[in-house]
Amino acid sequence: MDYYREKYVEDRSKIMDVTEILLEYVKQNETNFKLLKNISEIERIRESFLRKKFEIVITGDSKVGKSTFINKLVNKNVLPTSPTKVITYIKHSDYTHSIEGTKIHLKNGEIITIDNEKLVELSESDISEIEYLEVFLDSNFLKEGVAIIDTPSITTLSKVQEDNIDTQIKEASAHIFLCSADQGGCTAEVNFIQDKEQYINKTLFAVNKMDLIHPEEEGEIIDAMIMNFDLKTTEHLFLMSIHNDENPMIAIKKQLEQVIFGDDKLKKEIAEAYKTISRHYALLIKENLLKTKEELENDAFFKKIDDDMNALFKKMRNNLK
Ligand SMILES: Nc1nc2c(ncn2[C@@H]2O[C@H](COP(=O)(O)OP(=O)(O)OP(=O)(O)O)[C@@H](O)[C@H]2O)c(=O)[nH]1
Ligand SMILES: [Mg+2]
Repeated sequence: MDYYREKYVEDRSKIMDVTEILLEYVKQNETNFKLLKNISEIERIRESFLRKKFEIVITGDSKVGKSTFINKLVNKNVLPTSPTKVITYIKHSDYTHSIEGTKIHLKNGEIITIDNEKLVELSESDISEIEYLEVFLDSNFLKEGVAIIDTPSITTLSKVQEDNIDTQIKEASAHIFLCSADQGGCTAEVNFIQDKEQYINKTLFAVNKMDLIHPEEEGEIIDAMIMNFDLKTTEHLFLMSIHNDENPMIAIKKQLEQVIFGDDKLKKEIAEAYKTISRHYALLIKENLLKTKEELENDAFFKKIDDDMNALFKKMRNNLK
């Protein structure tokens, strides 16, 4: 099921390995190199893959189940199901040295840290002073820089929040729009999605609370979704019930991984990284061919570069196919 993510992890780890070896080799032989002045290009590739983030924004009307859905994605009942008032980022606890907890970012710039369990205890007056929340969790779903953004109902957004969410969706890898089977397709929802038309390729539509309607009404729901949101395909449309059925959740996760990790832009970035690293390796080889055998003191190290680079060339060829 995790094929796209696995492939990305494999590629990234390969890129990390070979950049590390290249950089180490250049460092050890610093005084001898002229050709590899541009090694900062390799450092940039390394940094960019180390810090890569994949954000998923969840939007929808009041009480459609956005926070409950996120709890399902991360496999933990971390978000309260009282109305979400501030934008909440859910990230891996790798960012906080494996310590789970919530950072409360106050409007006055202060940051307070609390246990995730205390999230339910935040009062209305506490919340009025909060700019945004960051929840750090140890969850497999959040690995590799995946972050989820929970948002207040589209009908309660302030202008600032609305602009902020627009930017988030623009920059995100994926956007999930949730509606409820018993009341989907209201004007606010239709307007909201019309406004997000340019992000349609990264938007998934999830109709939640299917347990509240008769199974025979399923067809009508699908037709209404297609019509209301002007969907060209049902590939990104999911009917689900968070309470009753695990299967749609599995299908959504699978589609999400494809949208995020099977993205053409990401694939191109990986292919480019392989190409640049290989070019630098070729320069390294060229430089070293000019040396005498005696000058190559660390043969074993050079052999390791060779083996890794051969594997890299193979990968590059596969990627360009
Ligand atoms: N029957 C039913 N209830 C659900 C389902 N999913 C969520 N709920 C309930 O719907 C209510 C609202 O869920 P939330 O997750 O808080 O909804 P939300 O979209 O985050 O709401 P806001 O933050 O207020 O916009 C809760 O009582 C959930 O238990 C579902 O599939 N079926
Ligand atoms: Mg909520």
